[in-house]
Amino acid sequence: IGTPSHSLRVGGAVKASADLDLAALKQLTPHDSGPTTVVCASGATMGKADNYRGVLLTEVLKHVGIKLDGHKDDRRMVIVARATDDYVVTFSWNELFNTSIGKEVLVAWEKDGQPLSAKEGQLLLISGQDIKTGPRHVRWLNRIEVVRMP
Ligand SMILES: Nc1nc2c(c(=O)[nH]1)N[C@H]1C(S)=C(S)[C@@H](COP(=O)(O)O)O[C@H]1N2
Ligand SMILES: [Mo]
Repeated sequence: IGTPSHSLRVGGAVKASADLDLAALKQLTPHDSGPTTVVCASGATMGKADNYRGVLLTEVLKHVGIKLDGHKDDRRMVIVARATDDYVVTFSWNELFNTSIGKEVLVAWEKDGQPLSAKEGQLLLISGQDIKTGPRHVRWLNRIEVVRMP
């Protein structure tokens, strides 16, 4: 069980680490997911929403700025999303910025017009194009780390 998350700390290979609370996240361009079903890896449907509102993870990363030492550095970055219960999922830079998956990876604070409950995480991440959306539906999201693969 995680504790509710009220801010997102973005660090690692970024220009300057940032702790983005709800007010800071709401300054970024908002995005609506549209209808979304959360499906566990087992195939079981865990929940449905007409809409999640938040900001795209790509927008968060553009806002903070990934630290690139050379023009071929972007493609070696792994983006790690972590929750207060240490649930962890990963994305690659190419997946987020060079496939359509990235156009639906959302950091959300609202579900069907209501703030996310403490149980739902207060802040969550969802990857809307995944075949099974449960695994990369991260409740209590509180950390994004950009890791430069050696
Ligand atoms: N922080 C956190 N997020 C998590 C999990 C978890 O254990 N911790 N379990 C995942 C699993 S296995 C599934 S199927 C979905 C289920 O979403 P729900 O329990 O909110 O319906 O959340 C995912 N997100
Ligand atoms: Mo699951």
